[in-house]
Amino acid sequence: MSGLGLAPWGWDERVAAAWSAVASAHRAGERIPLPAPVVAEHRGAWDLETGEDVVRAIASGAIRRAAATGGPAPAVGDWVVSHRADRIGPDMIVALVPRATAFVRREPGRIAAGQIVAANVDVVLLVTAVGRDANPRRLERYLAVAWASGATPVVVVNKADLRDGLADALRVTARVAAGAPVVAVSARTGEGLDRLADHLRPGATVALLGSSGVGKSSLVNALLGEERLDTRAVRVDDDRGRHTTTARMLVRLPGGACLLDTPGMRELGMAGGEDGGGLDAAFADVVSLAARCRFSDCAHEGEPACAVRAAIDGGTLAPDRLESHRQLAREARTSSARLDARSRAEERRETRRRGVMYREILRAKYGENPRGR
Ligand SMILES: Nc1nc2c(ncn2[C@@H]2O[C@H](COP(=O)(O)OP(=O)(O)OP(=O)(O)O)[C@@H](O)[C@H]2O)c(=O)[nH]1
Ligand SMILES: [Mg+2]
Ligand SMILES: [Zn+2]
Repeated sequence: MSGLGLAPWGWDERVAAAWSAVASAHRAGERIPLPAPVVAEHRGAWDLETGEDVVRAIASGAIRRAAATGGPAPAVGDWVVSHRADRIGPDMIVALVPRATAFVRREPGRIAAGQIVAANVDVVLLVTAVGRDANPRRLERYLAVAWASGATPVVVVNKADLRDGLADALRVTARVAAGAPVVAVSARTGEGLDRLADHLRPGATVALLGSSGVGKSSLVNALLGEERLDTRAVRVDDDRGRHTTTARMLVRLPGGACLLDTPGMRELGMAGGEDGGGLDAAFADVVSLAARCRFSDCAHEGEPACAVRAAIDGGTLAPDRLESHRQLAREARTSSARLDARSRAEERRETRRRGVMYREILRAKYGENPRGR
């Protein structure tokens, strides 16, 4: 086993131990299992960093079969057990190391379990921009999904050089950030980038997420100090459907973090789940007010001694923020219910599969009609 040269990608004792536990089952024949992070995702293939170079790998049949039935497929940021290309076969991913965090994208209203945008992300930079993107409702949604992923969100307001809208954007953003730091930067002029440094510690994986055109790739280039990624102006009359970045990609800052650039996302569904899909963290202000209502099940609709209503009347809580919390919570509940239904259906399939297997075993042992009928 060697993690040599992989420390800048976040290889440490914890990852090494998790990797070894998985790799020990994959010492088949003469092919040596090697650790590698997934640094880019293509259709049916993944780029792996070997510590010396980048190789294009495919996934083993076992991984492909598992992924086809809802199991995990490799994602950027994953640590994998790989076999190097040799006369037996091409570079291949043979196993995935369990993830510490996962940023999952669900499409609102869809039953699917969701698509892993990135694995093992330590920090999520939620990028917005001065001007048309300063939408508090979208940011609330992104924040909830970020908190639910296990990563730490940081709100980045880019294009701070556009002075006219800056104060507005910061005011709107600060109101919904609820505990996440807000950093104003300009990829164009470089201002504020030094304040991001705190969040870019060496070995950390930092994902940039946000709508198309807010300047995610521009920020990566600015932090790299070179124009490595494609960036493009957004059409003024129609900023939909023009995604300059089309694939997720991990790039390493010299002596710093690994940055994960992603294509702009239009829709992001809520996760649901135990912690309300990250809502408790994203709406920490509402949650802590609600804790001070007289009734623990207060609906904040005119009950006596309602701290939430008092805050709205006093002007310290925006009414649309309470409404937004309610709506996202409803969405998270629906999503949980759907996922529950899905896992129940999977359970039934699994039971049937085991039944068939059991009957086959009996038949092999006792011949046809095992129960003598
Ligand atoms: N004024 C100003 N423009 C910027 C800044 N950063 C990026 N831009 C411009 O915004 C446009 C979009 O930038 P990109 O970096 O391609 O945006 P993106 O978020 O990567 O977009 P997708 O890849 O489509 O998701 C480009 O024309 C950039 O030049 C900034 O700080 N200030
Ligand atoms: Mg881009
Ligand atoms: Zn209340």
